[in-house]
Amino acid sequence: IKDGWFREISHMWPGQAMTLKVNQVLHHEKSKYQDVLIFESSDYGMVLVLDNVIQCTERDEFSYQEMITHLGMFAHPNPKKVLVIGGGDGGVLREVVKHECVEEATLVDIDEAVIRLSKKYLPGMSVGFQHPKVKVHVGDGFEWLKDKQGEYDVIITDSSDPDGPAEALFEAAYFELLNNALREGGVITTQGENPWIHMHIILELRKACRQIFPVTEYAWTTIPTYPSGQMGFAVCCKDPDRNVKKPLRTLRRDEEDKLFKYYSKEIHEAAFILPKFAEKALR
Ligand code: AAT
Repeated sequence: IKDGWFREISHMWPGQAMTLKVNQVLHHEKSKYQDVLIFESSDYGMVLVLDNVIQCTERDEFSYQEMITHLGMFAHPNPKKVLVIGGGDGGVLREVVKHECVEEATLVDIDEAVIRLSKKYLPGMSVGFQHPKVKVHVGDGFEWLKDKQGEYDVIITDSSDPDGPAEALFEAAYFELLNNALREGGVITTQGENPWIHMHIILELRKACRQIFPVTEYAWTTIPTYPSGQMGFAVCCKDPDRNVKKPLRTLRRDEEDKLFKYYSKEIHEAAFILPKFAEKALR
């Protein structure tokens, strides 16, 4: 923070940086794993920053949290047991429990500080922790999955960028673990970076997914406060005949209106359509 502005400077997006005006810093600490900063911004509400990278703002988090959750959840006919890796702010849990078919949603985040501070400063997201179907574990997602066999219908990896504690969550070995932890017909979604600035990461991710899953697709959403205003997702399925690009369950328009601010059946399908440069690179 300099002269009242937070600047998201990182080697992961050279030569550019999102800048947000700071009203006040509410909390700053070094946790066991990362530097954790919470500030109130002038126009984007509360902001959670880990190792100088914006994780979410109150104003636009719904785009990312709804899409990473519902692209996977609606690509499954009847998800009962759901796992969230990362997602310590609670926003993805908030979305998962909107599906009445869910019986149990487990969250595994490596950093208790993120969970603790989100409960204090990000009530609109951490409301997800209050649901009776939710279980929370503090620990490494990679380690958690090691002994899980055929347990989950959907696994959502809401992780930070592959520079820090989330590095292993982008590697082939992790997708092997995800595959083993899924029940038959299971679906995964993962944070999939941005084609404008991270094509090398996306290609590696895609290679890893393709080695393991018979269905691997890539989707994206708009989100002003992530680098270049866009974020992608890998969506994979164990069932070779599943078309994850179309929702398997659809809601009435009035139900959609009540539940979502970004997701709709139309945007589910549209999210998999890539601009030419990205489509060619990923083909
Ligand atoms: N919904 C907020 C968006 C995030 S949060 C990423 C979370 O992943 C953090 O809470 C962090 O503590 C957790 N995390 C990191 N590594 C691991 C791990 N190995 N196991 C479990 N949880 C982990 C993502 C924002 C993306 C930013 C894009 N530039």
